[in-house]
Amino acid sequence: MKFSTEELIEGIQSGNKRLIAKAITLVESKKAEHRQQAEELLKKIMPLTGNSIRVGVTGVPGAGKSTFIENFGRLAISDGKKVAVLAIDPSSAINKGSILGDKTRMEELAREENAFIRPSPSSGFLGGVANTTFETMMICEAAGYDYILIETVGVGQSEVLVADITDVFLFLKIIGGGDELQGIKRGIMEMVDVIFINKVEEDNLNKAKNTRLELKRALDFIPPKEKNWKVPVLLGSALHSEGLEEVYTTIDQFISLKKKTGSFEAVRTRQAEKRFDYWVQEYILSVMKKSNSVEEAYIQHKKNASAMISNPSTEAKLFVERFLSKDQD
Ligand SMILES: Nc1nc2c(ncn2[C@@H]2O[C@H](COP(=O)(O)OP(=O)(O)O)[C@@H](O)[C@H]2O)c(=O)[nH]1
Ligand SMILES: [Mg+2]
Repeated sequence: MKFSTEELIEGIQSGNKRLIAKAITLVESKKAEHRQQAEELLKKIMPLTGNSIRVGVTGVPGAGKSTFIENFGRLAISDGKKVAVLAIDPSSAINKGSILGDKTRMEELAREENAFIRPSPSSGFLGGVANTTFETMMICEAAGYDYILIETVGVGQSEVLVADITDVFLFLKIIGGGDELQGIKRGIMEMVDVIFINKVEEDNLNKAKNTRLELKRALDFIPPKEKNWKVPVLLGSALHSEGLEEVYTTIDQFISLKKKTGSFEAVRTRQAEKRFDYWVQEYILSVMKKSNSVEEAYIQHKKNASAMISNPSTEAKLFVERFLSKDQD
C-alpha cells in the first residue's frame, strides 16, 4: 500500500473518493501486512464513525433493489444528505470479478458528487465467508456519509449478515408469482422493519393492495422486532420514484423511535458483539490456514464429515485437536 495510514485518514476526512476507495481495498485485503495497516486505520477512524443511518435492502433478484437504491439515494441527496451504497457481491469469490450490473444501473447516482458506490466482495475462506462490509461502512461513516445503503443478494446468508450490521432492514416485495408467503418461509418477516411493495403501477394497484393485506395479516402472527413499531407496508414504484418519500420519512420515524426507546444503541452494541465473535472465528481460521498441512487436514476431516464417515462435530473436534497439538511442538 503506497499510502500511509495518515494519508488515507486525511483522504477519508476530506471526502476524497479515490482515497476512500484505497482505504476500503486495504480493509478488504487478506495480506498480513495489509491487515496490520487496516487495523491501525480502523482504530484511528473509530471516533469518526457511528453517525449514519444504516439501511439494509433485501428482496428476490429482480425485485428492484438496485433501482430503488439509486432513486432513493438521489432523493436523500436532494435533501442535502451524502449517500454511500454497498452491495454484497456474491460472484467475487468465484470469478474474482463483479457481476453487479448495479455499477452501470446506478449510473445517475454514481454521477452525484455526494454519492459513493462500492461493491463489497464476500470471498470464501476456509469454509467461512470473510466479509468486510461492516468495516467498509466504518470508512464511509468517517467520510461523512449520512446514509449507508446496503443491497443484499437475496441469499439467506447475505441477508442475515446485512441485518446484523444495519439499523433498518427494508424488504422489497413484488406482486404475484404466488410468493406472498415466500418471505415468511425464509424467515425474512422476522427481520424486516419496513416493507415496500415495488413495481406498483396503475394497472396493478388493486393487486398490490391485496398483497399488502396479506402481508399485514402475516405480520400479525410475527412477534414484533421493535416495541411500538408496526411494520409498515408501503406501495410504490422505484423506477418512477413513486412512494420513495414515504419510505424516507418512515425510516426517519423508525430511527427516531429507536433512539427514543434506547434500542438504537442497544442493537448496535449487540451487533458489535456479534462482529467480535465473527472476527474471532475469522482469525482462528486464518491462523490455521497459514500451515499447508493444517489445510490438508482440514480438507480431509471435512471430507470425512461430508461422506458421513463420522459425524461433523466429531470431525471438527478431531481437526481442531490435531491443530492444537501441532502448534505445541
Ligand atoms: N415497471 C417497473 N420496473 C421496475 C421497477 N423497479 C425496478 N424495475 C425493473 O426491474 C428490473 C430489475 O431491477 P433491479 O433494480 O436490477 O433489481 P434487483 O435485482 O433487485 O437489484 C430492472 O429491469 C428494472 O428496471 C418499478 O418500480 N417498476
Ligand atoms: Mg441489484
